[in-house]
Amino acid sequence: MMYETVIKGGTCVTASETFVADIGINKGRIAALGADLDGADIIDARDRLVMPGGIEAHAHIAQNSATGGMTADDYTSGSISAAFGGNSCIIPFAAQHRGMGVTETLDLYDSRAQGASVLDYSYHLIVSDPTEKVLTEELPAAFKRGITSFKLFMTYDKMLVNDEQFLEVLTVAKEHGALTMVHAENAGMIKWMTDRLLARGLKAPKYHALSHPALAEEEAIHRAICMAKLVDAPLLIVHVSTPQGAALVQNARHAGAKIYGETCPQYLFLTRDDMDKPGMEGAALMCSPPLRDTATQEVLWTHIQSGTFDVVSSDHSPYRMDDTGKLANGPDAPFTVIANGMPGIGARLPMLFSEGVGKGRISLNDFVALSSTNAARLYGLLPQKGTLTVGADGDIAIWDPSAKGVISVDNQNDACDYSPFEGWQVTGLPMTVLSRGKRVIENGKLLAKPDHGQFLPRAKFDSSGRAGYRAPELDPAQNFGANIAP
Ligand code: DUC
Ligand code: ZN
Ligand code: ZN
Repeated sequence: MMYETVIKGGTCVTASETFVADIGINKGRIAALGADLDGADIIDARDRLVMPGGIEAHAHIAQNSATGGMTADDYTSGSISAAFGGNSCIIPFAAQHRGMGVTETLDLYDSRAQGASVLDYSYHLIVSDPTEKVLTEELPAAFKRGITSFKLFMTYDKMLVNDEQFLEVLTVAKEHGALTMVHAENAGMIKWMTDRLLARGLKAPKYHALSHPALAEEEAIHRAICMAKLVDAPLLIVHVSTPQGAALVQNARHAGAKIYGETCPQYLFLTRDDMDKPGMEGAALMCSPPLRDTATQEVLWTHIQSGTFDVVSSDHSPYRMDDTGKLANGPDAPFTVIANGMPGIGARLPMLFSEGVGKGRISLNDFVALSSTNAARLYGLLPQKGTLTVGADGDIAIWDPSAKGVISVDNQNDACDYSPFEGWQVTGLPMTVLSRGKRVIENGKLLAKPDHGQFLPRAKFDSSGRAGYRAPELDPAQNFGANIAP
């Protein structure tokens, strides 16, 4: 049998196993794993690691912020940077702003992504205006379209939902089999801290980090988890940045609740001290939740090791350090009007590999789980994406584990004008990335066109394996027969 493409002699790594095999690919899919496979096109992978391509499941691309700014990356530059960073699939956000319908929002993002991405893509829907029509008509229509995850905000005046709205969205999500994601920070605490800082003239970018105290995350994560438990709905806490927040996720998980967790490289590798720079320089590292401290980094690593976090995502939110991005409100703007977020879609996997696998903090299999397989499972893409199995898409990243590099804005291939990880030395780099069997990048060259990427309708969320939580008040047997469970 002659396969169209064969990846030969590599060390294949999945979330559970490491083994030497050839991989045969036909018609964009893995057709065989075996020995001595023949192919029309042979990729020599001896001394290489052959892994499922990364799935970047938290990125802001071609997205308008609530304050009107636009991310620096569109689907072309964002997906290219992702591919050079070892990813074969991206799931950015489609943001509903107040007054917009959900269908209108998804149509808008389709128009931005179609024909523009070198990688397959889907979106998580950000819901900021859960009207009756959205809850009863538009969210069900979104599920039919294959959008099976969405994000709620507990902060930002123009985006946040209140607790009742949160519960309504969780209920609809549960009914349709969707996963809700949440940005959990207490809005009131942030406003109170901000007022006190500004009243004292403390408006430089570094003070943004103080305006978002760790307690604001702790309180909101606790509240979000309680709401998810009341509805017994699955909930993913995104970009967890504090030990207290991680402990809440861990405890809920241990208790069987359908709670999942994500953290990001910036919370593992940077601290708020890195923002202590002259002028507006610190704005480059302004993000929400903010950077914390070195003690936090160590605790977050232990949570990665013990399974609190299902995914490590970049939270790529690229704004240039010019008047199109961070400096849109002038060179002296207070931190309250500077766009939040930093780029990182291309650096996520080299950083996680080098600092995680290379420094013995996680295994190769953990790396695959955290970077690809778990995202595929959470977001309804497994086994099409996220693993190496017969029938899966030929979405494969071939890494040289001993290649050395230095992270720099010059090699991120995105549209931003800085990298938060500038100068980090990494060992282990992706050399070739295949998407549905086609080379997207190889040895530093881009080989795919922006019309290669396709929209991926996603399956329902599967929360099997978690017992869930039954609020006593929702058990008719304990409550005079009243049945109000969602
Ligand atoms: N939340 C994100 O997920 N990304 C950027 C900023 C934010 O608030
Ligand atoms: Zn967020
Ligand atoms: Zn984000």
